[in-house]
Amino acid sequence: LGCFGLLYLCGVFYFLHVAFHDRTEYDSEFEAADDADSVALGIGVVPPKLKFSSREALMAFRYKRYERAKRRPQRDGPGEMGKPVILTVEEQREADRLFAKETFNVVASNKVAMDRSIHDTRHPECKNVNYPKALPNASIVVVFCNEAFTPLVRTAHSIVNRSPPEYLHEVILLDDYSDRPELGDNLLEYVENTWPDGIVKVYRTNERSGLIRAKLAGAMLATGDVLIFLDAHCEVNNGWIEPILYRIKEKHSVVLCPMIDSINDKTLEYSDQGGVQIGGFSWNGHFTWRPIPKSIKQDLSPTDPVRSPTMAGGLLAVDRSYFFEIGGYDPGMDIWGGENLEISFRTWMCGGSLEFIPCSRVGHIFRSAHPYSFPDHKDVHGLNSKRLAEVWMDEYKRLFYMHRKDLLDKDAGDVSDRIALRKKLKCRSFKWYLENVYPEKYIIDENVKAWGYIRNPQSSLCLDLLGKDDKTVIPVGLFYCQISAGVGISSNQIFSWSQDNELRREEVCLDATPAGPDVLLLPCHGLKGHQEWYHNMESGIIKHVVTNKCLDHNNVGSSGKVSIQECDGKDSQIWAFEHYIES
Ligand code: LR7
Ligand code: MN
Repeated sequence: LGCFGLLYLCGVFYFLHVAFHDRTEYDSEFEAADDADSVALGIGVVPPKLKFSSREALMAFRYKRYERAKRRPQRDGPGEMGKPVILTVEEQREADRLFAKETFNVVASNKVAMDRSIHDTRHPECKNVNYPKALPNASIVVVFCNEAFTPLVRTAHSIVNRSPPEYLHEVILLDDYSDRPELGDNLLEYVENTWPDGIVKVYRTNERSGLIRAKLAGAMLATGDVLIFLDAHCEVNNGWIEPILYRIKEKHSVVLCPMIDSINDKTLEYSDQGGVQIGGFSWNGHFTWRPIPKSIKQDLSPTDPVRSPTMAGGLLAVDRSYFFEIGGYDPGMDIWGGENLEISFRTWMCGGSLEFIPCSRVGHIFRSAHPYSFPDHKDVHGLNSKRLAEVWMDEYKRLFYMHRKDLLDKDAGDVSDRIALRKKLKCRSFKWYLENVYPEKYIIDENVKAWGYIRNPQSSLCLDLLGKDDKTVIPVGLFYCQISAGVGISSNQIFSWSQDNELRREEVCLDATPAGPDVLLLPCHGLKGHQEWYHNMESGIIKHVVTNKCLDHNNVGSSGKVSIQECDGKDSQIWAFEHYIES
């Protein structure tokens, strides 16, 4: 099945290549056969307006454009140098009106030049690195669905203007079946007039593919040495491409992420996000940002690639053949989500590595909603993540389901092709990944002294988040214990007693201060202090070490609050974990 799947992918790949090469004159739009497969493409290509007598003439044209953009005198229009855009009261009203649909400030974006300047956010040392002249070239793949026009074309402008032409093979704008009129002929016309040499190409899927299959389709259309994926609301910064291409030239089996700068969704201000962060994940299947572990940080220069267990997903570069070698993306994933952790786990487990490149800077508009539709009643991120867990997480998928009980009986489709891929590539285990790539990852039921719910026998109640999200500071409450084994337990009641004597969840710890009786969940700092607790398994008390007080509760009925009080051994100070682990 795996071989068949791969052969099939190769087939589609080959077909698209043939289709593409046959049309290098870009004579007209044409329809690719609808294979009723995962990446159905109706392809519209923008015909280049200009014909060049030779490749030299074409490159001369491109160089002239690049040099002109580089030497353009500083302007001072709205948003230049990445400054925030200031709107009039009228304009702001219009922006607010459109915000729900656009999910960012489109009025501000429309005022900013398509090829605006931004300040260089790189570390000064990045500017002194000398990269060899001979580097692979890249196809930039930008997929989009119902994105606003100006950020989309600004993405393309920034790429063309800030990438030396010998390295920029093409920019592929792949429209994932948008239904906005301004993205139709209008976009084709804009592209044709702005880049008459055909460096920017527009394609369109003939059905909504979702960003994962759309990226796969874009990758299959690309013909450059390296693939670089970007979201459709990015601006690449000075010198962004050389460090990426250089690293891939050095090491074939690497997936790279530029450092992501932020473009403010309300003001379009371009700014760096502070220090370098790398990727992690939470057991419920989400990507998280985290600081570089100290052990790695001390040996790093500001220009060195930084190994990262995971990536955010949107902005990445990979050798094109390597991308397909390790299985592209999972075409069974729909619309949005999950593919970022999937490619991260897969890359590491199948022999490659994932790195952030601090000298490569790309801005991205961070939005709190999406301008495109999602299928009704279908949790695409959840189902995609279930596919990921089933294929890549081995026995650790128990931790995924511990947080996503709801997905246990949901159908995420057939994953046998992906399992076959994993076999074929002889990938390592998820345990290997955790131990070698992400050793800091906290595993709530391994290497701990106790875990599960924390129950007070007197009231038969358990510590509980009471429905709150533990990403913010919250007090700890009490609720009926969710008695059941293994994955059945509600994640609202899962705690562990760590080797460092913390009462810990995935990232947050029970914290109390000498000042107050309140017990809060705060990010774990690993320094003991206010987060150190001692549990006497015989007597059942849980002592807060710094204050020498005991975990107590004042329950009334089914609910209540926990606090620290003078230890007196009364029933409200007796606790038992669901599971104790013998050491
Ligand atoms: O059905 C769709 N078809 C599409 O073509 C849905 C989306 N898309 C396009 C969309 O128009 C956009 O250009 O796909 C691109 C990404 O969608 P966004 O910008 O809505 O996603 P995001 O920025 O919220 O989400 C991040 O996580 C996603 C998980 O599937 C993808 O990996 C995104 O690429 C990724 N973006 C980043 O990593 C940018 C940095 C943000 C961070 C952290
Ligand atoms: Mn995005």
